[in-house]
Amino acid sequence: MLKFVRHTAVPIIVGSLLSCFSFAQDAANEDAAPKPNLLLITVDDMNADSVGVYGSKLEGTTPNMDRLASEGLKFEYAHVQVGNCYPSRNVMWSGRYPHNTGVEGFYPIKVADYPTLPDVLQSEGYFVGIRGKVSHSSPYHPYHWDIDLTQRVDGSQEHIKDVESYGRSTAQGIGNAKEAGKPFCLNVNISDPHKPFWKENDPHPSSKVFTADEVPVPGFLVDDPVIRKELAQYYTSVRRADDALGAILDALENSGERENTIVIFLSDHGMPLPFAKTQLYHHSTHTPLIVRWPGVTKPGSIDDTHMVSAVDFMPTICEIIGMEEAPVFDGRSFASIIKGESQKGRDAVFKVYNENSGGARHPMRAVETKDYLYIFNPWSNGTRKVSGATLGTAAYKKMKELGKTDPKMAARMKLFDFRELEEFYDVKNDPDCLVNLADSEDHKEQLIAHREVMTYFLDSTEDHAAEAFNGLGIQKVVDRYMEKVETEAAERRKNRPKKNRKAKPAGKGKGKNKGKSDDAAGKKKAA
Ligand SMILES: [Ca+2]
Repeated sequence: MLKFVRHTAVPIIVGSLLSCFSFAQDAANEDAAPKPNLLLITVDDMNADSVGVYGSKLEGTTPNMDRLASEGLKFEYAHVQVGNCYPSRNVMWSGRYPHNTGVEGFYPIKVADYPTLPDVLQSEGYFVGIRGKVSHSSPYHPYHWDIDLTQRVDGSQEHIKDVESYGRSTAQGIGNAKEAGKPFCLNVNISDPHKPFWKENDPHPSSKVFTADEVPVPGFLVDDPVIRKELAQYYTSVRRADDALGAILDALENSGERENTIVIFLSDHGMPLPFAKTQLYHHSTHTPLIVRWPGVTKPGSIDDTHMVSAVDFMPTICEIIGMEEAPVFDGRSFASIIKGESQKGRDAVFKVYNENSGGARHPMRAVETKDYLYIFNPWSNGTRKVSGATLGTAAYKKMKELGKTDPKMAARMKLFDFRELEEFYDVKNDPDCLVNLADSEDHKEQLIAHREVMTYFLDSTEDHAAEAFNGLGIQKVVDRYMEKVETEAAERRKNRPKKNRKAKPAGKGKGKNKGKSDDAAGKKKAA
């Protein structure tokens, strides 16, 4: 029997900056209607601004994502909570912040006393399947999904970079649900553009190959031939992710279930390059969220009013399937926004990061509003150095090398490696987060307002990082917090299965996991 633990849902008022969050939920009233199917599609490690309709500066990156947006509703201000995979996906499918799932890094927990996507949907009569990222999408593994579609009918495994396989998995899952006489909820997780990127003579082609000289260079990186080459591989992988989305949507179309299926599409976090993945910057969490609900969402509509985030998915799903007594989540349903209504209190999202796949703790907390981003880095003490999946990239190495002779780049990389206790960015004008305004006299009022929102989120969601934040300005309090969470992380690393314990923090390896996804690593963990 599941225990539904109550957590406080979000809200606050901070002067004139943020309007009042409303707890009001729209009453679900779909009793008589047949249950809609759900097709929840993610891509892995993709920036929102790599997508055509999200302002990509490169033509032709995402024709299928663009088409989906033209048929549905595009959220302009959507974020995931976490800048890396395993904890980010656990937020999506539990409706809880990492400190309330227990899954703060790349490790399973033994017991989850809260419901997740399969629990909730199965209890409502759904057939629930998953393809890819299986071990990353639930509190422990194996979890009771009705089917793991990564495995073909003959027992062999689909390749994570095989575009057509995503269509096959989708068709198989829909077929399985029909055989079971149930509506389906399929979570199909495309591996691209997660590393390894597409490469020349790749056995898994992309329908369009981008060249180094044509790709745009994100403002948080630097224009350099080596970095352009890596970006060309990234963008070609984005296109291959888009190909896979096309295969999935074709499979849905061919199944005859399109009209009764709600499609939700997003990326699990930003691109696997410095200042994006494993961070809480704007591009680390800004996600291209598209919802297509035939007969409900207006084709080609855009929501540029409300801020929504991954923690809101589960309550939203519960409402749109007409669940009468939904569990209590940390997040809050935005079903009424999908239906074209407006909601109050959608002015801020709370973002959380704790550790990388190697178990190195670098806790960060952030509050992002439409105008500003406030980041609190309790790990930053001037000597503790960052870890993360992007340290092995050509971009990181090149920027470090350039820093040897370029003082501006040296300062930029010093920030990356060591950070500051507080960062504050004008994301409206500086979405690449290049100018830290934490010490700006002109932004003091806004900074204080965002600190207050941070206090609210930390307290109301019972975040252990509140202890450190309350000690802001008292280094020994922050140090005590860091010592505690680092000790816990070290203990977990010690107790990992032997194979895993050897794994270096991501980005430090020399191609050891080449060709394998996060999920492949996760499977080894569970084995
Ligand atoms: Ca990911």
